[in-house]
Amino acid sequence: MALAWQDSLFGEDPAEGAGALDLHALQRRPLDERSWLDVARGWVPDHADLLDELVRTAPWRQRERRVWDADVLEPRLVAVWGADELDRLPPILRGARELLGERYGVEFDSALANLYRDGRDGVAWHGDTVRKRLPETVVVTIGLGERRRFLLRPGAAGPPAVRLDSGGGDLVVMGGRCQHEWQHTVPKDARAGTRLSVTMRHSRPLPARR
Ligand SMILES: O=C(O)CCC(=O)C(=O)O
Repeated sequence: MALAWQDSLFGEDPAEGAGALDLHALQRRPLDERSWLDVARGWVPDHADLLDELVRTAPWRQRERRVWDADVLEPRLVAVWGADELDRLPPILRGARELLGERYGVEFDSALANLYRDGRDGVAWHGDTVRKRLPETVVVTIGLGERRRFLLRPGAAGPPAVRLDSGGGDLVVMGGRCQHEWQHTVPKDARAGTRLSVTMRHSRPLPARR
């Protein structure tokens, strides 16, 4: 797979285990009275190594989308780990899943990785489908590699109201009614290099307090 990816651009941090992760730097950013983001920049210290490992080992698939009456290739590759496959994740992601599960009081029972090979890859405005089953959700995103714009808007139309970057080991957690009442996107960007995101979701309801 040819990628616009230069490991050396992203620092020399040695590979570290899940013990390197903690949640002290996590900062809450309310979006409105029902939705919020928790953000920790540079949360995974060895993100370049993790990106390389996932590029080599994740079960990548090219999905198609129906657009009007044509099947078109989704502009990114995806890899999915179901509930009985999560022990195949790299150790640092298994540790992240456990730590974040404790933090939010929920079992993250699936993981999805997205590989944006270059700036021609992206994902359009959407809310995650988990919203159809649960009244409130917590969706974890760990961004690896090059930082790309990660935009949010209230509702299903209009300009972005929140602009983040995501990559470089950043952790972004979308919570509350964010998947129902907000949308997010990683827009195409001609200048961008390779970015990979790992998202984790839960299928059971959240506890009343977290
Ligand atoms: O790559 C990202 O940060 C976002 C991915 C996403 O929104 C999705 O897969 O539903």
